[in-house]
Amino acid sequence: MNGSTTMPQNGDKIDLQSETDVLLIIDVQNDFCPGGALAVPQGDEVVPVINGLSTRFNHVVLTQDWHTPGHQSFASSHDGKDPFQTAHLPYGEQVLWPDHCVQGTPGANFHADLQTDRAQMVIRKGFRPQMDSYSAFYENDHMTATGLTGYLRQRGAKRLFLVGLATDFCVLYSALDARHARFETYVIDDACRAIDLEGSLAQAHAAMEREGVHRITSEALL
Ligand code: VGL
Ligand code: ZN
Repeated sequence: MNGSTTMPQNGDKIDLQSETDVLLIIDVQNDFCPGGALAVPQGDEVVPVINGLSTRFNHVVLTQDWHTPGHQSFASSHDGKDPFQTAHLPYGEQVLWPDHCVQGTPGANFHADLQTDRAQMVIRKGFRPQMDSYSAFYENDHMTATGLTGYLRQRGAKRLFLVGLATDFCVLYSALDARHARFETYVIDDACRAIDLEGSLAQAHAAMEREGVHRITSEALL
């Protein structure tokens, strides 16, 4: 982020509003942490930061990547394809991943040190065998809703603070959809880590800036 005067600057403190602010914790699961099937570099480092933040929020929502065995987003489901190549699926271009976050497996569990007791809602996503879901709000066809928008509206949410894994995929698409649903949207940089495939982190930051997603650090809330 650089230059935009509408963005909160590092160092600015944000007063949390206990009834209308929501912490949205994206995919802090074993398979996205070191040793996992789709490990995000330093993915586990977000855990203590998120635990420190979550006690400050009255409303906490988690997402959990939750794939069927043989999911279409897995390279292993496509003959001759390797992980991190792409395929054309009916809803568009899809990056193919190593098998990860298969329903009911240890890799799909939340990181053991993540504090989840105060979470009021867990959104599972990516459970349709034919379609991936990066965003907490919509599957990758950008049409099939998870129901999170309605939940947050009915609960009176106004500002969403996003943390978790991975910055350039599930956090990014969740943040963009949050903006499209007209929530004021903050990504807490030091509580996220990226996969960074061929410049995807820089592209993610550019897209966030374009769509008016605020980027802050946890300091602003502590
Ligand atoms: C994710 C790739 C595949 C994520 C999930 O949580 O960012 N990335 N499935
Ligand atoms: Zn996935």
